[in-house]
Amino acid sequence: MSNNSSLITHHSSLSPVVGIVLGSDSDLPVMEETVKVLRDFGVPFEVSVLSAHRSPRRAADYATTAEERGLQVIIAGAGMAAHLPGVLAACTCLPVIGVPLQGGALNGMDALYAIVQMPPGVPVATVAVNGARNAALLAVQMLSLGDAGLRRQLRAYKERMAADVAVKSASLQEKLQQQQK
Ligand code: AIR
Repeated sequence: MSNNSSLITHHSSLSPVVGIVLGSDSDLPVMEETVKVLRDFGVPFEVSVLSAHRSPRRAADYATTAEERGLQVIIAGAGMAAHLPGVLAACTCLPVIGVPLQGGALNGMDALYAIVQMPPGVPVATVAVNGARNAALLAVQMLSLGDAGLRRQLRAYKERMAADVAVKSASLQEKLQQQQK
């Protein structure tokens, strides 16, 4: 565990609008996918390690001051008894996206239930277990409501995905035809 709670502060000179929070630095390998997508879309972000259980006051302070610091969305990834996204959501009006992380004896089911089963009044938008990529895309979609450039990038992203599927389908047809010969 690193001493510094901030692994990557600002990825660009612009102030961060997405706060990525990890329950531990051991969550970074999965959550790096979130970092990658935000970088690809050119969305300024910050990354911090905060634990709802090991550093509860710092976690609450982070969320309480998030809006005044200019953040617009928080993405929180945690494993095991993953209370981090819920605790952050309790302390801010900003949208919080929770990423349940695989690991521990229950292999991510514990984190999934802890994050998705929020009580009425305090929503956390929960993505799939290890769904770090979708967390970033959902954050970009939220930000795109007020940003035509991001909406254009999202449309292009979807078109690329569709083109990839078409290429895969065509190459599958080719393989099957070769097998028949
Ligand atoms: N965690 C850390 N504080 C509270 C929780 N639930 C989670 C981390 C990580 C797991 O516990 O998000 O997924 C194991 O953390 P570590 O630091 O022991 O590797």
